[in-house]
Amino acid sequence: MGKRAKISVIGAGNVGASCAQRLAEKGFSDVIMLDIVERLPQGKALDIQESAPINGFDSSITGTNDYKDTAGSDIVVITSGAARKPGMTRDDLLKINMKITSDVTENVVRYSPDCIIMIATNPVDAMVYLALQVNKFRRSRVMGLSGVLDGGRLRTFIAEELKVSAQNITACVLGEHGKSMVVIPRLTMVNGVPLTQLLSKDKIDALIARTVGGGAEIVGLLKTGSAFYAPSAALASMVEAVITDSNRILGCGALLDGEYGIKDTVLDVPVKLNRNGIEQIIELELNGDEKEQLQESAKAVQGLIEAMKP
Ligand code: 2OP
Repeated sequence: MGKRAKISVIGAGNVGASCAQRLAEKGFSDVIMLDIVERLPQGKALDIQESAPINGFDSSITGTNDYKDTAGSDIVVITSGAARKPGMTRDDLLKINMKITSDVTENVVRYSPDCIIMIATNPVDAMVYLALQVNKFRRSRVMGLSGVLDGGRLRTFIAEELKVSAQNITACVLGEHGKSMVVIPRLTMVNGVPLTQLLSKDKIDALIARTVGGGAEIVGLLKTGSAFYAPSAALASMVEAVITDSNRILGCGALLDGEYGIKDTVLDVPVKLNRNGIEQIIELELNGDEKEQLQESAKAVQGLIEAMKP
């Protein structure tokens, strides 16, 4: 009998704990949830574990404060760090979260040198870049949460507008997980029909604006933190795509090395995911205006990467 995959989730805050819960419920892995706060991950893990007989899953979930317990993880999901408060941009978190991300990455790699890392900590594109610098992993093994989440938001808004199931919608969102995010309406499809044939330009622009501000909209409502149900769902689907060796194509933050004419920058692009992590970066054919928008987005992320230099 094979054994279940081992997934570690670093951070037992809202994103981490929801992600751990979703992963445990999916049933294909055992889950370790680590936090520096004592007793918090143990308490949340025990609570989730006690839902197993009720919800019918066999995964074990363990809370810990010790990185030793994460040893030999197949995937490590990093959610640690400060979240936005109302009025803050993701970029305001750069200085606080870069130290946390680099410390966490070092600890993770010490115990799981062969893992695949998925990062949710913001500003996420810069944090993926930083983690790659710290761990010297191949770029296929470190990715950021972005396209699945932003695409999920856009799909929700389109579904509401057109009164169709969101499941019939595929969204094309590229670039930074931030203000310079690039939505491509002509490659966003409702059952194979481009969005541009279904809605006016004004309507589409309004849906794009809401998507770009989607994270801030939730921060504004919650007041005390940022989104976590949709972010954790996106992370869990990325984990599932890798662990099940699915070859699913999902939008993730990836280090580009010439794709889309961009180098040495992390941006959200469609990637093929399997047990190797990012098996392939999918290069879409963009028109001149779209390419220009993506270049602008690359510049925004490069600005953050510059700002991290000592
Ligand atoms: C979001 O977009 C937290 O960046 C995350 O909600």
